[in-house]
Amino acid sequence: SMQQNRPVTVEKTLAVYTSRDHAIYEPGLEAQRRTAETPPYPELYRTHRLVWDQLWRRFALDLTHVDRDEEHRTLRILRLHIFHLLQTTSMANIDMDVGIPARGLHGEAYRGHVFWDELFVFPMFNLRVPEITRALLVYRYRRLDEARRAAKADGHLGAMYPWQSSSNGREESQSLHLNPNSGRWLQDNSHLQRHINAAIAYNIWQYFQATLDEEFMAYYGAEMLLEIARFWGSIAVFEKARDRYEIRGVMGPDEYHDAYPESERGGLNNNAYTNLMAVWTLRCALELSSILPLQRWEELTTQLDIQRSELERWQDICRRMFVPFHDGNIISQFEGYDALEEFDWDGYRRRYGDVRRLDRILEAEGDSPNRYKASKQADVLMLFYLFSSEQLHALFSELGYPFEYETIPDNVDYYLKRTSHGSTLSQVVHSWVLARGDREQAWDVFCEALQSDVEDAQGGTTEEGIHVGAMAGTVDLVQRCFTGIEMRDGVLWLNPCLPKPLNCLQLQIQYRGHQLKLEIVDNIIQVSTAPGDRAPLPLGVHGKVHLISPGSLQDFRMAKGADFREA
Ligand code: IFM
Repeated sequence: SMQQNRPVTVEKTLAVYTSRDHAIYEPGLEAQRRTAETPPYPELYRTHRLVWDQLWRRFALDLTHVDRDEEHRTLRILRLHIFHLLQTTSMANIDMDVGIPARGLHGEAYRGHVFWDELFVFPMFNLRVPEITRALLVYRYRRLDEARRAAKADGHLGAMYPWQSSSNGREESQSLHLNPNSGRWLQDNSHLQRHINAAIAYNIWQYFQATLDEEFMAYYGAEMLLEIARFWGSIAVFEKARDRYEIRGVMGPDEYHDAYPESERGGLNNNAYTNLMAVWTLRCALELSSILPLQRWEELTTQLDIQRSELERWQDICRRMFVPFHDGNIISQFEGYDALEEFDWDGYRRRYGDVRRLDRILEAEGDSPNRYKASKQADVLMLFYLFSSEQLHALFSELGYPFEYETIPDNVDYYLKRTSHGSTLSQVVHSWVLARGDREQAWDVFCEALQSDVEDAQGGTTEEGIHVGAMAGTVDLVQRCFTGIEMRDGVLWLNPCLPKPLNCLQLQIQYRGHQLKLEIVDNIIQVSTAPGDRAPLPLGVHGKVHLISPGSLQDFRMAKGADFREA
């Protein structure tokens, strides 16, 4: 009983059920039953802590920085990012048919819509808890029919996923947006970012590389991949005069360029990133014939009515897609980019300070970024973020285009100078592509990417929700970029390249059922694997493949200097 001046503790326990939950009779009844059987708070707290302890173990990551304060700050932010990502998606919602919204579950921005930002998020989960990626890919699979409808309505074959997706997977992108600087409502062409389809295909492929989950591929992944490939095969048009295929009227990831200057129509022709991603998707779809069990391949191609002639067209596109270049080996962001004017970066920085939202600044002046060689975010450079130079070499060779050693640094240098980082995704990509060529700048850009939400770097956007792509992207920079992890031809390759101020990096990953702990100190990589009776893991270091048995501990000494530091 209560007594005057004596504190009283009240415990209130809630159970939330909805009619969408599985294995329930009626939500109210289930909630009543659950609250009746719920243990007192100390026990609830104990199990809550247990689950978080287990999650932290799965996402373990540590580093040593030459400066202890910097080390503390960096780790704190990285762990904050992991925490927020696990608040947005974790084992708890695997069974719930929920996607991963670009701004988490933290705010109103983009109204919870799902974009291509998954591309930056899934790699972190693939190597930690791939079950989460699988659930998020199945979320896309459930919306495949809607994507088929969208392709058909646009006059294409296959599946055309929307740029912004939500409940039933229809296109949710706005058709008008407001420029707060000018107060004007403007036509919005962002739904033309068809590269979202390649991002979904890439995510399926990466998940499969990390897990070798053949059941997923056979029953969900392959169907999506084939339908996306079919869409690329149908949107690509053969241009006789050029003897090459083209993709017209789309937008690349850079949202400053949504149309040709003075054009009423939205979209650009031959966005290099989109064209190459389309080719890459087609190559993967063709490879499915040797990955899937023959019976499943036959079932799927029959169900989808994929004829030999269609596969031959895909092969032809892989050899003859057009990619624009200018100034020698500079991959043009899109056809006609070369004719745009150079932008006066210094002048605008002097006048406006922060030029991240150059689109708004220029529109308010009655101008448009469409006229300039100025990008909001990485576009061409996305290619170097997603693929190794070996992979790009193969892609370009088959197309009959040169891809030389200088292509990567020359393009990085060219576009870096012409990008405002108006999206938080941009710094993640730039830090990545600089990591092997300019370790100091890479670290600085990485630190800027870390500030995206803790400092609300864009001035007012964090209160509308976290930026999941930047959060996961920074963790993934540590996880895959600094370690040089690459999943290629069934081998897990390691090629560490620590940023200048880091002395040591430790993390734990999962790869095709193996649990590995990695420690990189100076020029030594220590790999330890959890015991078990799996077949040895093919691990590639320095051009050589080693078979690592479960329960072993092995050191690899890398050659100091150039070999260790360079790709
Ligand atoms: O998907 C991104 C896009 O690349 C840049 N604008 C914001 C979107 C949602 O995060």
